[in-house]
Amino acid sequence: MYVDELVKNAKYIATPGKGILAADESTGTIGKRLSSINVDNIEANRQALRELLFTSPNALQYLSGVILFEETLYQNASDGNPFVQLLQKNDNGIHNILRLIPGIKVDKGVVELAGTNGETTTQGFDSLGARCQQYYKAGARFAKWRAVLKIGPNEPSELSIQQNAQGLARYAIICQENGLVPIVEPEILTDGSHDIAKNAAVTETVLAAVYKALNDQHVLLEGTLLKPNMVTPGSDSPKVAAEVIAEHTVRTLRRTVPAAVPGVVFLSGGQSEEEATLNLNAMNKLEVLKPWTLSFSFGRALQSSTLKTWAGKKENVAKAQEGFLARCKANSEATLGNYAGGSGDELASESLFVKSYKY
Ligand code: 5MM
Repeated sequence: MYVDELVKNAKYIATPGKGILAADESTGTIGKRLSSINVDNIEANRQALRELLFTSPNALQYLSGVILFEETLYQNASDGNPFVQLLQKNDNGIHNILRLIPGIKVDKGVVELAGTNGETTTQGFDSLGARCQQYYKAGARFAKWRAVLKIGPNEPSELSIQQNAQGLARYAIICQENGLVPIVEPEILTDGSHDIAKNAAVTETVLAAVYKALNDQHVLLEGTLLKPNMVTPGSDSPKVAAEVIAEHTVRTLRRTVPAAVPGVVFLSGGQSEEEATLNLNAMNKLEVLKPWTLSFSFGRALQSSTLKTWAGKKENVAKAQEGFLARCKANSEATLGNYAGGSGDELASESLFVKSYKY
């Protein structure tokens, strides 16, 4: 019943030159972000941060979607108008050209899989269909569900791969039944001393399992998006050039992601803002067949320096928004392989990786 709409919205979100702002930090995660700038985790401060982002002059033209946490989906901006309307009306007078689609995080975080070495599965199936219906009514047209896997001597285990693939597929079909484009996010954490070849092999196995599960559960691939990790060496291994990351990542995707999927929107996973942009740019410069748009759905790599510049102070809002604009523009260029590098100050090059980070 929603087929045409799902396909249209997924395709729009994957428009080359545009990407997604992941601003769906749950109350706990946003609390960690706010405490890093000594700001209290109260609703007024969460609203102020989201308002800074969503009203950032000229930045939203580089975005096709914003992922929200439930609180933000139903929250008003300080002028009393709902954030959702503010995002949907981002037409700068050219209606539908600069359209921005609100999305919603629908998972409820992860729990440990018994008998494993700290591996997890994602929760959130209770009333998922009913919640999707409500979110659709509130204006959301896509959703996100994050599965988390890790690389270790015996990880990811077969149990973790299968549980997370099945979970993502079940979530995806429930979203589609209720009109939301599912973003399928199997994040393989960067923690570890493995090399890039190991990450490529694990990512290939995980993505192959995910697409088998999506097929088994009759998910319409044209109405989905994939949000994977980039293929990099582990955080305790020496870094490699963006071109090497690009080759490994694109090769892995070419082996596993069907051409019916309109877009791959990467997570940044603790990379610095500049690293994430340069890696995305290098992928889009590769001269091999890439049947999907390669874009971004960054959380930390779009917000981190903006957050630090803002520091919770009204007088810093304009400067923080300038930084946000610079990151959005740089990533937009990277989706086209046109990013020359060097956008932003030293904050943009700071690593955002936190070892064994718990969301
Ligand atoms: C923005 O953070 C998202 C929500 O986190 P929690 O569920 O833990 O509150 C997170 O899912 C995010 O969308 C992805 O991890 C990608 O973010 P990064 O920072 O890796 O680009």
